[in-house]
Amino acid sequence: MENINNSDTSSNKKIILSGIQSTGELNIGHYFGAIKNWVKLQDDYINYLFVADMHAITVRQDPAALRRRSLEVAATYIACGINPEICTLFIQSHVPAHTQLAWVMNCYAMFGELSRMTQFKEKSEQHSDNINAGLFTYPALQAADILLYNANLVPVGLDQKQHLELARDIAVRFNSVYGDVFTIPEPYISKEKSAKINSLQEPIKKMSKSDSNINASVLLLDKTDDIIKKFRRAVTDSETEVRFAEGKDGINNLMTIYSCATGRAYDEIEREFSGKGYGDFKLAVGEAVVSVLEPIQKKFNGLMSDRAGLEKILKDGAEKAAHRANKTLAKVYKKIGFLQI
Ligand code: ATP
Ligand code: LTN
Repeated sequence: MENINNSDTSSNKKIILSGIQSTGELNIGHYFGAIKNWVKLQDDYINYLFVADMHAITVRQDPAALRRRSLEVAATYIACGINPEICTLFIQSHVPAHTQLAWVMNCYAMFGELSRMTQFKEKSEQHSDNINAGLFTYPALQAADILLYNANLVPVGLDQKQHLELARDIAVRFNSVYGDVFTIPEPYISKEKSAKINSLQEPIKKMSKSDSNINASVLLLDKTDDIIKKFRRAVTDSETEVRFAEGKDGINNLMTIYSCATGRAYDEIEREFSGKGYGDFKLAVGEAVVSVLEPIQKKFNGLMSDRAGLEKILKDGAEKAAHRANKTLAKVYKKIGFLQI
């Protein structure tokens, strides 16, 4: 008999789920590290892609900015190539089952496990005036996001690996008590270099939305001149050779970005720039990134000028997602002993 946990009932395709927090403007790390993979995989899977606005409030957000960004992140998914006709696209807070299952997940995630999460440790340091309980239990909500849809595969960047392992551990723990309720999700972390794009200013640190240094990140919606300028200012080293090597973090990162934008391997890049200086290389990286981003920006602007169309996509998406999520939630509630009347 077909295991309904491993595919949607209407198809044999496996299920993908992923999301990005609406905490700021998306950068090339989000595109190369996450969204590009979603686009590549979308035809072969059933896809649930959402904007994690509930995760976003673990750090203080300006309400108007959060509202605007949630819509912009959704539009960015589509502008980057996500097809809303084949993917279920929604905003996390529009599907109440996420918080409902999150409470249950909180009761199956251990204090010690949550304490070991590096994201929690990092964010606690960055926001030492606001180490709230949501920041601590963030991975329990993330486990709910994933397990509600019986996701088989969760495509994320390398920094999310630990959260995915915790979601798997919770699912295994729950199943060992109540039977085969949850599908055990697998992370999909690209083996390509794109799994981690680093800051242009501190190239050992991940390029992140919440970095306050504007020169550290290249935003998907940055203007051409700004992109070229940011690459020109990128931190490198005192040598002159474009070569991927230990200790050359700035150049390694630029080579990674160039490789993501052009599809060229490191040795090809080394040959292409042999005898040329860092200045030429930085300009080429900037131009390659501009040519990837131009069509995305054009499409984004078109989508944002039809707000009603975008809202309709998200409304339909939330309905579809809720339908699927509520089925899992009902099963969980029954298993754990909540009274059904
Ligand atoms: P914040 O700064 O708000 O904590 P973030 O910029 O780190 O957020 P997330 O919302 O945590 O971004 O990440 C969304 C997705 O994009 C995740 O799958 C994450 O792994 C991936 N991602 C984020 N930044 C990068 C990066 N620099 N390189 C590769 N992948 C990334
Ligand atoms: N924590 C994730 C965003 C996120 C997510 C998810 C990713 C929230 N829920 C479920 C994959 C699956 C991040 O990228 N920071």
